[in-house]
Amino acid sequence: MSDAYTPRPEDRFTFGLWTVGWTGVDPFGVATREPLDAVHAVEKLAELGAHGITFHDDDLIPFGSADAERDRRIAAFRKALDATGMKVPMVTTNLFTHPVFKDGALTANDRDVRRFALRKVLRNIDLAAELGAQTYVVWGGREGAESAAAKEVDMALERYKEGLNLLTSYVKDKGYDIRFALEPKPNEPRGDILLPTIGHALAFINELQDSEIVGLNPEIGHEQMAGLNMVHGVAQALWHGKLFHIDLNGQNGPRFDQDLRFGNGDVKTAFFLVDLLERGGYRGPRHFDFKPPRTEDYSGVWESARGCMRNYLILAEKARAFRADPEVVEALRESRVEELRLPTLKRGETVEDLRNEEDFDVDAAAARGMHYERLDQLALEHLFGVR
Ligand code: GLT
Ligand code: MN
Ligand code: MN
Repeated sequence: MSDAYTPRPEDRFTFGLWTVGWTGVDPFGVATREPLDAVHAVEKLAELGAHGITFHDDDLIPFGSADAERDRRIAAFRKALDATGMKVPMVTTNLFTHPVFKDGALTANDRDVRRFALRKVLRNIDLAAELGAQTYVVWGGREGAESAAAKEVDMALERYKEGLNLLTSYVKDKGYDIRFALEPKPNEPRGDILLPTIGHALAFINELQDSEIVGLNPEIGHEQMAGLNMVHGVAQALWHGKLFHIDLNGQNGPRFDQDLRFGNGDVKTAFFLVDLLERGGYRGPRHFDFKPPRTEDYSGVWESARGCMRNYLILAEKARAFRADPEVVEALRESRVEELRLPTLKRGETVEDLRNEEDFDVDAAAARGMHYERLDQLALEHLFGVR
Protein backbone atom coordinates (compact mmCIF):
# COMPACT_ATOMS: atom_id res chain seq x y z
CA MET A 1 0.00 0.00 0.00
CA SER A 2 1.44 3.34 -1.02
CA ASP A 3 -0.43 6.64 -0.69
CA ALA A 4 0.09 10.24 0.40
CA TYR A 5 0.79 9.02 3.93
CA THR A 6 3.54 6.60 3.02
CA PRO A 7 6.65 7.71 4.94
CA ARG A 8 9.88 8.58 3.17
CA PRO A 9 13.35 9.07 4.64
CA GLU A 10 13.02 12.86 4.03
CA ASP A 11 10.26 12.88 6.66
CA ARG A 12 13.01 12.15 9.22
CA PHE A 13 11.15 9.49 11.20
CA THR A 14 13.31 7.56 13.62
CA PHE A 15 12.67 4.75 16.12
CA GLY A 16 14.46 3.52 19.19
CA LEU A 17 15.77 -0.02 18.78
CA TRP A 18 14.20 -0.64 22.20
CA THR A 19 10.74 0.31 20.88
CA VAL A 20 10.15 -2.21 18.09
CA GLY A 21 12.53 -4.45 20.04
CA TRP A 22 10.44 -4.44 23.23
CA THR A 23 9.60 -8.07 23.89
CA GLY A 24 6.70 -7.31 26.21
CA VAL A 25 8.31 -7.78 29.60
CA ASP A 26 6.35 -5.69 32.12
CA PRO A 27 6.11 -5.73 35.93
CA PHE A 28 3.41 -8.42 35.73
CA GLY A 29 4.45 -10.61 32.86
CA VAL A 30 7.26 -12.18 30.93
CA ALA A 31 8.10 -11.63 27.26
CA THR A 32 5.42 -12.34 24.68
CA ARG A 33 7.77 -11.94 21.71
CA GLU A 34 11.17 -13.34 20.78
CA PRO A 35 14.09 -10.88 20.91
CA LEU A 36 14.50 -8.78 17.77
CA ASP A 37 17.79 -8.80 15.92
CA ALA A 38 19.23 -5.28 15.46
CA VAL A 39 20.10 -5.89 11.81
CA HIS A 40 16.57 -7.05 11.09
CA ALA A 41 15.20 -3.98 12.86
CA VAL A 42 17.28 -1.70 10.64
CA GLU A 43 16.15 -3.51 7.50
CA LYS A 44 12.49 -3.57 8.46
CA LEU A 45 12.38 0.11 9.48
CA ALA A 46 14.16 1.08 6.26
CA GLU A 47 11.60 -0.89 4.29
CA LEU A 48 8.81 1.00 6.06
CA GLY A 49 10.34 4.34 5.04
CA ALA A 50 12.03 5.43 8.27
CA HIS A 51 15.06 7.72 8.19
CA GLY A 52 16.95 6.22 11.09
CA ILE A 53 17.29 4.18 14.24
CA THR A 54 18.51 5.08 17.72
CA PHE A 55 19.68 2.87 20.56
CA HIS A 56 20.99 2.47 24.09
CA ASP A 57 24.44 0.88 24.33
CA ASP A 58 22.87 -2.25 25.85
CA ASP A 59 20.22 -2.55 23.12
CA LEU A 60 22.97 -3.16 20.60
CA ILE A 61 25.68 -4.70 22.76
CA PRO A 62 24.41 -6.71 25.72
CA PHE A 63 25.77 -5.50 29.07
CA GLY A 64 29.10 -7.10 29.86
CA SER A 65 29.85 -8.35 26.32
CA ALA A 66 33.49 -9.15 25.59
CA ASP A 67 35.27 -6.79 23.18
CA ALA A 68 35.20 -9.25 20.27
CA GLU A 69 31.45 -9.69 20.63
CA ARG A 70 30.98 -5.94 20.88
CA ASP A 71 32.99 -5.37 17.70
CA ARG A 72 31.08 -8.08 15.86
CA ARG A 73 27.72 -6.58 16.73
CA ILE A 74 28.76 -3.05 15.84
CA ALA A 75 30.17 -4.23 12.50
CA ALA A 76 26.96 -6.08 11.59
CA PHE A 77 24.88 -3.06 12.57
CA ARG A 78 27.05 -0.70 10.52
CA LYS A 79 26.80 -3.00 7.54
CA ALA A 80 23.00 -2.91 7.76
CA LEU A 81 23.07 0.90 8.03
CA ASP A 82 25.29 1.18 4.96
CA ALA A 83 23.18 -1.26 2.98
CA THR A 84 19.90 0.52 3.76
CA GLY A 85 21.04 4.16 4.05
CA MET A 86 19.54 4.32 7.54
CA LYS A 87 21.03 6.95 9.87
CA VAL A 88 21.71 7.04 13.61
CA PRO A 89 20.85 10.62 14.59
CA MET A 90 20.68 9.90 18.32
CA VAL A 91 22.27 7.52 20.81
CA THR A 92 21.73 7.11 24.55
CA THR A 93 22.97 5.06 27.50
CA ASN A 94 21.16 2.46 29.53
CA LEU A 95 21.66 3.63 33.11
CA PHE A 96 18.62 1.89 34.51
CA THR A 97 18.32 -1.86 33.76
CA HIS A 98 21.28 -3.42 35.55
CA PRO A 99 20.80 -3.76 39.32
CA VAL A 100 23.95 -1.71 39.89
CA PHE A 101 21.82 1.32 38.93
CA LYS A 102 19.02 0.58 41.38
CA ASP A 103 19.68 3.85 43.22
CA GLY A 104 20.50 5.85 40.11
CA ALA A 105 23.59 6.43 38.04
CA LEU A 106 24.89 10.01 37.90
CA THR A 107 23.11 10.73 41.20
CA ALA A 108 23.48 7.40 43.01
CA ASN A 109 24.44 7.83 46.64
CA ASP A 110 27.33 5.41 46.04
CA ARG A 111 30.27 7.23 44.51
CA ASP A 112 31.71 4.12 42.82
CA VAL A 113 28.40 3.62 40.99
CA ARG A 114 28.47 7.23 39.77
CA ARG A 115 32.03 6.76 38.50
CA PHE A 116 31.07 3.54 36.72
CA ALA A 117 28.05 5.24 35.14
CA LEU A 118 30.22 8.03 33.75
CA ARG A 119 32.63 5.49 32.23
CA LYS A 120 29.70 3.71 30.61
CA VAL A 121 28.42 6.96 29.07
CA LEU A 122 31.88 8.08 27.90
CA ARG A 123 32.51 4.82 26.10
CA ASN A 124 29.17 5.00 24.34
CA ILE A 125 29.66 8.66 23.34
CA ASP A 126 32.68 7.55 21.32
CA LEU A 127 30.47 5.04 19.51
CA ALA A 128 27.77 7.70 19.00
CA ALA A 129 30.34 10.00 17.40
CA GLU A 130 31.64 7.20 15.17
CA LEU A 131 28.12 6.55 13.92
CA GLY A 132 27.51 10.25 13.24
CA ALA A 133 24.91 10.85 15.96
CA GLN A 134 24.41 14.54 16.74
CA THR A 135 22.19 14.11 19.78
CA TYR A 136 22.94 12.23 22.96
CA VAL A 137 19.85 11.65 25.12
CA VAL A 138 20.10 11.49 28.89
CA TRP A 139 17.03 9.97 30.50
CA GLY A 140 17.59 9.67 34.24
CA GLY A 141 15.02 6.97 34.86
CA ARG A 142 16.63 5.78 38.08
CA GLU A 143 17.79 9.21 39.26
CA GLY A 144 15.31 9.70 42.07
CA ALA A 145 13.94 8.19 45.26
CA GLU A 146 11.00 6.57 47.00
CA SER A 147 11.62 8.36 50.29
CA ALA A 148 12.63 11.95 51.01
CA ALA A 149 15.02 10.70 53.69
CA ALA A 150 16.94 8.65 51.13
CA LYS A 151 18.13 11.41 48.84
CA GLU A 152 19.54 14.86 49.46
CA VAL A 153 18.03 16.45 46.38
CA ASP A 154 20.34 19.47 46.35
CA MET A 155 23.37 17.20 46.45
CA ALA A 156 21.86 14.90 43.81
CA LEU A 157 21.47 17.94 41.54
CA GLU A 158 25.08 18.91 42.26
CA ARG A 159 26.23 15.46 41.16
CA TYR A 160 23.94 15.55 38.11
CA LYS A 161 25.52 18.86 37.19
CA GLU A 162 29.02 17.56 37.82
CA GLY A 163 28.36 14.55 35.61
CA LEU A 164 26.89 16.58 32.76
CA ASN A 165 29.69 19.15 32.95
CA LEU A 166 32.20 16.34 32.64
CA LEU A 167 30.37 14.89 29.64
CA THR A 168 29.99 18.20 27.80
CA SER A 169 33.69 18.98 28.41
CA TYR A 170 34.60 15.59 27.01
CA VAL A 171 32.55 16.13 23.85
CA LYS A 172 34.07 19.57 23.35
CA ASP A 173 37.63 18.36 23.95
CA LYS A 174 37.14 15.59 21.43
CA GLY A 175 35.60 17.99 18.93
CA TYR A 176 32.48 15.85 18.57
CA ASP A 177 29.47 17.45 16.91
CA ILE A 178 27.14 16.22 19.65
CA ARG A 179 24.60 17.99 21.83
CA PHE A 180 22.91 16.52 24.90
CA ALA A 181 19.15 16.27 25.31
CA LEU A 182 17.73 15.70 28.79
CA GLU A 183 14.50 13.72 28.91
CA PRO A 184 12.13 14.63 31.75
CA LYS A 185 9.80 12.15 33.39
CA PRO A 186 7.93 12.58 36.70
CA ASN A 187 8.04 9.00 38.02
CA GLU A 188 8.37 5.35 36.99
CA PRO A 189 10.51 3.43 37.58
CA ARG A 190 11.43 5.55 40.64
CA GLY A 191 8.70 6.83 42.95
CA ASP A 192 9.90 10.33 42.04
CA ILE A 193 12.44 11.13 39.35
CA LEU A 194 14.70 14.19 39.35
CA LEU A 195 14.06 16.72 36.55
CA PRO A 196 10.42 15.58 36.41
CA THR A 197 9.12 18.02 33.79
CA ILE A 198 10.24 20.22 30.90
CA GLY A 199 10.21 23.21 33.24
CA HIS A 200 12.44 21.62 35.86
CA ALA A 201 14.90 20.52 33.18
CA LEU A 202 15.04 23.95 31.54
CA ALA A 203 15.86 25.58 34.84
CA PHE A 204 18.54 22.97 35.57
CA ILE A 205 20.21 23.50 32.17
CA ASN A 206 20.79 27.15 33.09
CA GLU A 207 23.10 25.99 35.89
CA LEU A 208 25.37 23.96 33.60
CA GLN A 209 28.82 24.95 32.44
CA ASP A 210 28.16 24.25 28.72
CA SER A 211 24.45 24.99 28.72
CA GLU A 212 24.52 25.90 25.01
CA ILE A 213 24.99 22.24 24.08
CA VAL A 214 22.40 20.90 26.50
CA GLY A 215 18.72 20.93 25.59
CA LEU A 216 15.67 18.74 25.87
CA ASN A 217 14.12 15.53 24.59
CA PRO A 218 10.56 15.86 25.87
CA GLU A 219 8.21 12.89 25.58
CA ILE A 220 4.45 13.36 25.09
CA GLY A 221 3.44 10.70 27.61
CA HIS A 222 5.84 11.90 30.29
CA GLU A 223 4.43 15.43 30.40
CA GLN A 224 0.91 14.01 30.40
CA MET A 225 1.76 11.69 33.29
CA ALA A 226 2.42 14.92 35.21
CA GLY A 227 -0.92 16.33 34.05
CA LEU A 228 0.84 18.94 31.92
CA ASN A 229 0.16 20.36 28.47
CA MET A 230 2.76 18.92 26.07
CA VAL A 231 2.03 21.50 23.37
CA HIS A 232 2.71 24.37 25.77
CA GLY A 233 5.80 22.62 27.11
CA VAL A 234 7.25 22.07 23.65
CA ALA A 235 6.38 25.62 22.61
CA GLN A 236 8.31 26.90 25.60
CA ALA A 237 11.26 24.60 24.87
CA LEU A 238 11.30 25.95 21.29
CA TRP A 239 11.12 29.52 22.58
CA HIS A 240 14.22 28.85 24.70
CA GLY A 241 15.96 27.27 21.67
CA LYS A 242 16.11 24.01 23.62
CA LEU A 243 14.05 21.53 21.63
CA PHE A 244 16.97 19.35 20.54
CA HIS A 245 14.98 16.14 20.04
CA ILE A 246 11.49 14.79 20.73
CA ASP A 247 9.90 11.48 21.80
CA LEU A 248 6.52 11.02 20.15
CA ASN A 249 4.03 8.51 21.51
CA GLY A 250 0.54 8.30 23.00
CA GLN A 251 -0.86 8.48 26.52
CA ASN A 252 -4.30 8.65 28.11
CA GLY A 253 -4.04 11.10 30.97
CA PRO A 254 -2.03 10.82 34.19
CA ARG A 255 -1.34 7.15 34.88
CA PHE A 256 1.54 4.73 34.24
CA ASP A 257 3.74 5.41 31.19
CA GLN A 258 1.67 3.87 28.42
CA ASP A 259 4.04 4.50 25.50
CA LEU A 260 1.22 3.97 23.01
CA ARG A 261 1.76 4.27 19.29
CA PHE A 262 1.82 7.92 18.21
CA GLY A 263 -1.76 9.02 17.48
CA ASN A 264 -3.33 6.60 19.93
CA GLY A 265 -4.17 8.40 23.17
CA ASP A 266 -4.80 12.13 23.19
CA VAL A 267 -5.42 12.85 19.49
CA LYS A 268 -6.03 16.55 19.93
CA THR A 269 -2.67 17.02 21.62
CA ALA A 270 -1.09 15.03 18.79
CA PHE A 271 -2.78 17.30 16.22
CA PHE A 272 -1.66 20.57 17.81
CA LEU A 273 1.81 19.18 18.52
CA VAL A 274 2.34 18.26 14.88
CA ASP A 275 0.99 21.69 13.90
CA LEU A 276 3.54 23.28 16.24
CA LEU A 277 6.49 21.15 15.13
CA GLU A 278 5.75 21.72 11.47
CA ARG A 279 5.30 25.48 11.84
CA GLY A 280 7.52 26.23 14.80
CA GLY A 281 10.96 25.72 13.33
CA TYR A 282 11.82 22.28 14.73
CA ARG A 283 14.27 20.64 12.33
CA GLY A 284 15.30 17.53 14.26
CA PRO A 285 14.17 13.94 13.82
CA ARG A 286 10.59 12.90 14.54
CA HIS A 287 11.52 10.16 16.97
CA PHE A 288 9.02 7.56 18.14
CA ASP A 289 9.41 6.16 21.63
CA PHE A 290 6.53 3.74 22.00
CA LYS A 291 5.92 0.15 23.01
CA PRO A 292 4.02 -2.04 20.58
CA PRO A 293 1.53 -3.68 23.00
CA ARG A 294 2.48 -7.13 24.21
CA THR A 295 -0.71 -8.47 22.62
CA GLU A 296 1.02 -8.16 19.22
CA ASP A 297 3.20 -10.57 17.29
CA TYR A 298 5.83 -9.11 14.96
CA SER A 299 3.31 -8.34 12.24
CA GLY A 300 1.55 -6.13 14.81
CA VAL A 301 4.86 -4.56 15.82
CA TRP A 302 5.58 -3.41 12.26
CA GLU A 303 1.97 -2.37 11.82
CA SER A 304 2.25 -0.13 14.88
CA ALA A 305 5.56 1.36 13.70
CA ARG A 306 3.98 2.10 10.35
CA GLY A 307 0.98 3.59 12.18
CA CYS A 308 3.18 6.05 14.12
CA MET A 309 4.56 7.48 10.89
CA ARG A 310 1.27 7.47 8.99
CA ASN A 311 -0.49 9.20 11.87
CA TYR A 312 2.15 11.92 11.90
CA LEU A 313 1.78 12.49 8.16
CA ILE A 314 -2.01 12.45 8.35
CA LEU A 315 -1.99 14.98 11.19
CA ALA A 316 0.54 17.15 9.34
CA GLU A 317 -1.80 17.26 6.37
CA LYS A 318 -4.77 18.05 8.59
CA ALA A 319 -2.82 20.81 10.33
CA ARG A 320 -1.90 22.35 6.96
CA ALA A 321 -5.53 22.18 5.84
CA PHE A 322 -6.63 23.80 9.11
CA ARG A 323 -4.21 26.70 8.65
CA ALA A 324 -5.18 27.15 4.99
CA ASP A 325 -8.94 27.08 5.56
CA PRO A 326 -10.30 30.63 4.89
CA GLU A 327 -12.81 30.20 7.71
CA VAL A 328 -9.98 29.41 10.11
CA VAL A 329 -8.04 32.44 8.89
CA GLU A 330 -11.12 34.54 9.56
CA ALA A 331 -11.69 32.91 12.96
CA LEU A 332 -8.08 33.55 13.98
CA ARG A 333 -8.59 37.19 13.06
CA GLU A 334 -11.82 37.36 15.04
CA SER A 335 -9.95 35.93 18.04
CA ARG A 336 -7.14 38.49 17.59
CA VAL A 337 -4.59 35.68 17.78
CA GLU A 338 -2.00 37.61 15.77
CA GLU A 339 -2.43 40.74 17.87
CA LEU A 340 -0.31 39.01 20.52
CA ARG A 341 2.65 39.45 18.19
CA LEU A 342 2.48 43.21 18.71
CA PRO A 343 4.70 44.45 21.53
CA THR A 344 2.57 45.81 24.35
CA LEU A 345 4.24 49.19 24.25
CA LYS A 346 4.22 51.19 21.04
CA ARG A 347 7.50 52.17 19.42
CA GLY A 348 9.14 55.00 21.33
CA GLU A 349 6.48 55.03 24.02
CA THR A 350 7.50 55.68 27.61
CA VAL A 351 6.06 54.32 30.83
CA GLU A 352 4.64 57.81 31.41
CA ASP A 353 2.89 57.78 28.03
CA LEU A 354 1.40 54.42 28.97
CA ARG A 355 0.23 55.72 32.33
CA ASN A 356 -1.32 58.79 30.80
CA GLU A 357 -3.38 56.93 28.21
CA GLU A 358 -7.02 57.77 28.83
CA ASP A 359 -9.06 56.57 25.88
CA PHE A 360 -9.43 52.95 27.00
CA ASP A 361 -13.03 51.79 27.41
CA VAL A 362 -12.83 49.18 30.18
CA ASP A 363 -16.48 48.16 29.89
CA ALA A 364 -16.28 47.66 26.13
CA ALA A 365 -13.09 45.59 26.44
CA ALA A 366 -14.57 43.51 29.23
CA ALA A 367 -17.69 42.82 27.18
CA ARG A 368 -15.79 41.77 24.05
CA GLY A 369 -15.95 38.02 23.31
CA MET A 370 -12.87 36.11 22.23
CA HIS A 371 -14.64 33.65 19.86
CA TYR A 372 -12.28 30.83 20.80
CA GLU A 373 -15.10 28.30 20.77
CA ARG A 374 -15.62 28.76 17.05
CA LEU A 375 -11.89 28.48 16.43
CA ASP A 376 -11.58 25.30 18.46
CA GLN A 377 -14.65 23.78 16.80
CA LEU A 378 -13.04 24.39 13.41
CA ALA A 379 -9.91 22.58 14.61
CA LEU A 380 -12.01 19.65 15.79
CA GLU A 381 -13.93 19.49 12.53
CA HIS A 382 -10.66 19.31 10.61
CA LEU A 383 -9.50 16.60 12.95
CA PHE A 384 -12.79 14.71 12.60
CA GLY A 385 -12.40 14.87 8.84
CA VAL A 386 -15.65 16.68 8.09
CA ARG A 387 -14.04 19.78 6.59
C1 GLT B 1 13.10 4.10 28.28
C2 GLT B 1 12.28 5.32 28.62
C3 GLT B 1 12.23 6.26 27.51
C4 GLT B 1 13.55 6.89 27.20
C5 GLT B 1 14.55 5.94 26.71
C6 GLT B 1 15.88 6.65 26.65
S1 GLT B 1 14.58 4.45 27.53
O1 GLT B 1 12.39 3.25 27.43
O2 GLT B 1 10.99 4.88 28.99
O3 GLT B 1 11.29 7.25 27.70
O4 GLT B 1 13.35 7.79 26.13
O5 GLT B 1 16.74 6.26 27.65
MN1 MN C 1 7.58 6.78 28.08
MN1 MN D 1 11.36 8.51 25.89
